[in-house]
Amino acid sequence: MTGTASEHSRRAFSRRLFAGSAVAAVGGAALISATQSSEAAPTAPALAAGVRRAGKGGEVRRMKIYAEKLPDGQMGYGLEKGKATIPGPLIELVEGDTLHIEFENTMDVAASLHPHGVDYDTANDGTKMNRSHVEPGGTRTYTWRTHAPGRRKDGTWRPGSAGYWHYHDHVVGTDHGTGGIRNGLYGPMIVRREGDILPDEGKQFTIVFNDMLTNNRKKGPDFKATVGDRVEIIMITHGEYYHTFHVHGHRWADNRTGLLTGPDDPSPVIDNKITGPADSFGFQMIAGEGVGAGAWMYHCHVQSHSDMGMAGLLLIAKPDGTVPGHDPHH
Ligand SMILES: [Cu+2]
Repeated sequence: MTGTASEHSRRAFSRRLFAGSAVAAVGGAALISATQSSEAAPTAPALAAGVRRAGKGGEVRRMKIYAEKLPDGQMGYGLEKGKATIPGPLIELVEGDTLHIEFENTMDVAASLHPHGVDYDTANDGTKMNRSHVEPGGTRTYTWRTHAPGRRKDGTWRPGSAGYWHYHDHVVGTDHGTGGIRNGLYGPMIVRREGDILPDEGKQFTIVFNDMLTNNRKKGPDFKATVGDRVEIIMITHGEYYHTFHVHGHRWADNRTGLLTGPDDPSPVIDNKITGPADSFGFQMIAGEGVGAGAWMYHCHVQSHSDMGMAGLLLIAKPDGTVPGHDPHH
């Protein structure tokens, strides 16, 4: 398992919409990898209630992403050369935005970027089937588009692009990118709807269950927050197996945002969710709400998986910075 949450490396990269992941991949095959964002989510005027909301979409955005081999044989995406992480950088958009993403493949094998959830044509698919991959040393600009929901001419409702999505390689190893995914070429992507509530700055945690089952029993990464923080979890699964994602002491609504819209919102409220390869979901929660500070576990609830190390901690501190009952050396 790889990935260590950290809060270093604030990136000025498109401060409004791209939250750079801040984590260095470490040795060993990944059972869980994760990143903690270090940069602000989209900024928007605060409402009277104090929450920030996503602004209007429709902007054209540009970013550059690199694929590179890591010293331990894994592979990662990064916003700068030499700074690849597993998972890769968090990409954030608002419905209506268009993203031109320049992809440079610094590796000695062909690779690509293939997105889930957004709109793209076959030239931007990121597969060898339609020659939209990138040879070693090559560069290609992919264009991903998003749209707001609306009424079709036939009267039916067309869903928007908003959701907790992800991107990954579709070329390394096999035509399905099996080698790329095994080695770490994947990352999170959030598409917001205008008006969506935004999490607190630096409190977006991406957790990836990726089941390269090895004897390397490392524990999952820990994340840090303070009681009352609006934390956002982006949860992605890759690999061969299903998992169940569970957080101690906190619950969320099983819908697009993880939030209830009011007292009559029928979305089920859960604290455990089954998830399979290439699934993604996300939610927000108020750290320690009703339960207080502490070392709260998150883990796969398939028992053999959690026993193998598919588990980590949400270290929720009191305002004075202490985490009651937590022994960091345990
Ligand atoms: Cu599992």
